[in-house]
Amino acid sequence: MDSVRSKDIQKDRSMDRSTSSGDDKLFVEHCKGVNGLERVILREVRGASVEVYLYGGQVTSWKNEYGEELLFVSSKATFKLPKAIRGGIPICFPQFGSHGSLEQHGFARNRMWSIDDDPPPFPTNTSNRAFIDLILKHSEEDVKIWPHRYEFRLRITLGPGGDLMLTSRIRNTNTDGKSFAFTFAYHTYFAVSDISEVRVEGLETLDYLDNLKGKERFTEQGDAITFESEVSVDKIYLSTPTKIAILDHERKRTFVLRKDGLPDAVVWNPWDKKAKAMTDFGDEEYKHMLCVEAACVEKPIVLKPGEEWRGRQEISTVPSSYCSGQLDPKKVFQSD
Ligand code: TA6
Repeated sequence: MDSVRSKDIQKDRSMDRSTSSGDDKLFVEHCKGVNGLERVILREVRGASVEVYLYGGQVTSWKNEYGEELLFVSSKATFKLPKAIRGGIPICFPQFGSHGSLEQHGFARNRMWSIDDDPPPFPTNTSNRAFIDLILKHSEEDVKIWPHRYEFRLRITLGPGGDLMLTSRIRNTNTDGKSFAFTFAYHTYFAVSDISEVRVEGLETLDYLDNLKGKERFTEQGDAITFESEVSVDKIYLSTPTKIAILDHERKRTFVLRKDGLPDAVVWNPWDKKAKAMTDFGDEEYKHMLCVEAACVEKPIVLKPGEEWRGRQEISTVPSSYCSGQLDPKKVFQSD
C-alpha cells in the first residue's frame, strides 16, 4: 500500500475517507480543533489515531486500536496562544530548560507551524503508514530573540501497529556563515493509571542532573525508577540507551520509547505542590501522567550553515504484567 501524505488528500477532498484502492482506510483529515485551531488527524486501519495541532506542531492525542488515550493532556490546557498546550508531545527547541533570554523550552511549541507540502526526500519508512509533514522556519520576530535562520521539518507517522514516530530535521540556513547551537526534547506526557504504580526501566545506574538540586550530578542507584516518594521528580539522565520502558502495572501496559540522535532522557512528575502551582494543570492530575522525554540537553547540538540534524523517537505499547513475571524487561530490550 502506498504511503499517504496529507497533500495527496488535500488535492482530492473526496478521498478523505479512504485514500487508496481496495480496503485500505489510511486516513489523513484536516479539521478544526479546540478554539478553532487547525489540526490534523491520522488514522490507521485497525483504528489507532493521532491528533496534531499546527499550533506548536504538537501531538495532543495518540489512541490505540481500542480508542484508549495513551497521552496525557491536562483538562485545564488552554489551547490559546501564546501559552503552550499542557500535554501531548510539546517540542522543546531551540532550548530545553530556562536559561538566557529565551523562554522556557524555547519558542517552537508557541508558534504556528505549516503543512510542509513538498519536503526534500525523507529517509523514513512510510509504506502503509499515515503521516503528516510540518515545517517551522525562523520569523523576523524570532530572529530578534534568537539571531539564526533555520528550517525545522517534523514528520509525524502512525504505523500499522499503532506506533507513533516523530522525526525532526533541523537545518541551519544562516546566510552569515554563523553556526548555531541548540538543545532539544520531545516533551512527551504519557497517560498512566496511577503514578505510584509506575516503573521506568533502562535508566538504572546512569548519571543524571537533578533539576531540583541545582542540576547537581548524581548516579541512579535503584534497579528501576519508581514514584512513591511523594515528591516531584525532575531528572535529566545522561547518555541513555536507545530503548526505555515505562511500565504501568495497573493497566498491565508498557510503553516502549525508542530514540535516535537523542542521548539524554528527562523524567518529570510535578507531584502535588507543583501541580497546584500550575494554572493549566489539575491539582490531582499528577497522579495520572509521567513525562519521559527523549532529549539532547547535556551536550548542545552545533550546526554549521547548511548542516542538518535529525532526531527521532518512536513510542509503542506492549501488554505487560511485570509482577507476574510475564514481562521480563530484558525481553523488551532484546526485541528489536
Ligand atoms: O521537562 C521537565 C521540565 O523541565 C520541568 O522542570 C517543568 O518545568 C516541566 O519541564 C514543564 O515545563 P513547562 O514550561 O511546560 O511548564
